[in-house]
Amino acid sequence: MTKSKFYITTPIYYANSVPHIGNAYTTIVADVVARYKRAMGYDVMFLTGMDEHGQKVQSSAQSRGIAPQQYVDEIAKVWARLISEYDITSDEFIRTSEPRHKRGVLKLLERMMNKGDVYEGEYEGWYCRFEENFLTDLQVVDGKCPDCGRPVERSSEHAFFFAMSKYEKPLLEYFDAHPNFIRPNFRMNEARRFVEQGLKDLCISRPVEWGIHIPGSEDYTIYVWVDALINYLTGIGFGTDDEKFERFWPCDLHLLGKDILKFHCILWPAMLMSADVPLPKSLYNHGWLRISGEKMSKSVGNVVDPFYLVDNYGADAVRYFLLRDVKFGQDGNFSEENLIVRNNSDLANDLGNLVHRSLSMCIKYFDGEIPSPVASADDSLRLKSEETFAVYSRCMDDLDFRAAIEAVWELISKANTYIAFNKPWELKKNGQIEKLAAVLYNVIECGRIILHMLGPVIPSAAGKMLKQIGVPESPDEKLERLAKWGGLPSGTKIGDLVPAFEKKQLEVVLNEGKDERQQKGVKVESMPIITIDDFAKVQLVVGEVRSAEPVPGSKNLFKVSVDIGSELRTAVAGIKEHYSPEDLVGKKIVFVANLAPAKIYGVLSEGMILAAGTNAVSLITLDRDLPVGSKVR
Ligand code: ME8
Repeated sequence: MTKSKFYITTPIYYANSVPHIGNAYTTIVADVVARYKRAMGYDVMFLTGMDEHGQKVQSSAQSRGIAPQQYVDEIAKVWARLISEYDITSDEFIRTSEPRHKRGVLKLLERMMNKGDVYEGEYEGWYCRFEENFLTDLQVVDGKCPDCGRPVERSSEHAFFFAMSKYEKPLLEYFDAHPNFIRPNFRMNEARRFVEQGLKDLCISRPVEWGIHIPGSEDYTIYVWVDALINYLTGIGFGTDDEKFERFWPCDLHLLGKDILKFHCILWPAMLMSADVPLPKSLYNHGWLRISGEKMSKSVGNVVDPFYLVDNYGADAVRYFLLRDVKFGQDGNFSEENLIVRNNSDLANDLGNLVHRSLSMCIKYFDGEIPSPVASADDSLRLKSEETFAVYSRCMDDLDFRAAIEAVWELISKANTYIAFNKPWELKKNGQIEKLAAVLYNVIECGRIILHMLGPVIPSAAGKMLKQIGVPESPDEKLERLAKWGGLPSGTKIGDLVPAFEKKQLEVVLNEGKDERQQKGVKVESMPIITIDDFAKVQLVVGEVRSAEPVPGSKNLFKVSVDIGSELRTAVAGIKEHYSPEDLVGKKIVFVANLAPAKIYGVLSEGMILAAGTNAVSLITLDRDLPVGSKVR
């Protein structure tokens, strides 16, 4: 019998910087679903990739003096490392600079053109070169782009448009007829409201060099979003491998963050309708990982490095924490402390101890062979396992990972209580060997089922512990069968016992000289270690404040203009509650001159002013007068 197919995707991530834990989050969730579906017997296609075209990538490459292709090739290596270190089992990795992608994009565009949905016209308005966005008078703020703060240009361009307005009604009808098309439910309402306000035709060409050229046009490339969305087709062979494409399309589940809902839930289905390609079955818009309540993002500068986490805690602990602590669909807070608590209490204590204790007793009392449960009249663990699997699979199908894991943890807790209640050591002492055999069999069998259910979430540890129980790898067995009670044969020889989890503390071993701080029990803040070479990369210079004004909409931010000798820089500084503009103007401060620019509250910050303290704040100033631009070492 041929397997049913299941096709799942993540967004393709921008190639203009390296991944952060937010991007890793969507990819980890997709991997958990892909592993679960494979375990349930599906033929899974899991696609992820990189969005490599556009002005931002072109500019980043230019500023490094390399070609865009070389630039994206380097970033692609970092993504490959992320995939490997987090045990991501993606089947395809699509990059929009690949020829196979270009072929598919042109094929889809041709279909849209043949439908009469792409037309040429004149665009008249404002254009932000950096964001590649056309803007209306209302959007432009003081002649600047509201997103990046850079000056906009008046543009009167020959351009190509997609007749998106034509799809307003068909989209609303489709939403009504397919209530699960956009999930969670409240996101469907958001998309519907947006369409109901009226759709405008979309300009789909840009005067940018690094991209896919519009056929017959030397000067224009296809708007990056139109280019990028088509990855979901080209990644499975649209335009290059019909058989594969026919096998997997339509997509069963597009996973994405809520930030890109409009592109995916409106533009994408409209493009597909235009090209007469069936629509995906479901799009799930998840929430944001936040840090202290703020969205984690590159522009806020509070991103968490996924490589730091995996190096310190291992892939399983991070995967477990993200799936267990964040209710999928909603925003969730990221905290390293909570990650450690989950690792220590859930994984090392509850799960690790259950498996380790039961197997140690099996070695001690039965020579390391799974005993025979002849005397088992007690089927409480069997019943609870069956009930748990039903809840677990229902929640996994609903993408409610937290509830699925909680159900498994109830079973773990029940198994731990079962050991405490039945006291195997006393059964041994009293010579009740048959009962001892039954109790141990029940606990180990229950552990085996637990580990099969946790396989998609903590694949490496679950695999290691199943091996200890003596379970042979059986990828062709369906999870439903593996989770059936009684699957563990008596007489199975258990493997070597090695703890699968390590307890962690929120402290880092700094270096040999500093170890004594920890030996004294001093808790030190968790921080990545840098070398003197790392530090030398930071260019600190003396700057003089020329002006300071509040950033509209923010409580504590000033937009500060700083003279650093060679030029005037703008920096956004969180010091408004501590200084007045008069205090600041004329002050000589220490300035980080080579920080990547970041947009904060719509203002482009091009460096950082150094200050100490959190409640009481003091700027770092000079105790001798030095010229602006002097190096700080
Ligand atoms: O938008 N919390 O790429 P991108 C949770 N190239 N998820 C987060 C997150 C956070 N704080 N930050 C990012 C793009 N993400 C386009 C997509 S698809 C055709 C083109 C995740 O690199 C989330 O999935 O900005 C979000 O939608 C995605 O990364 C944005 O990645």
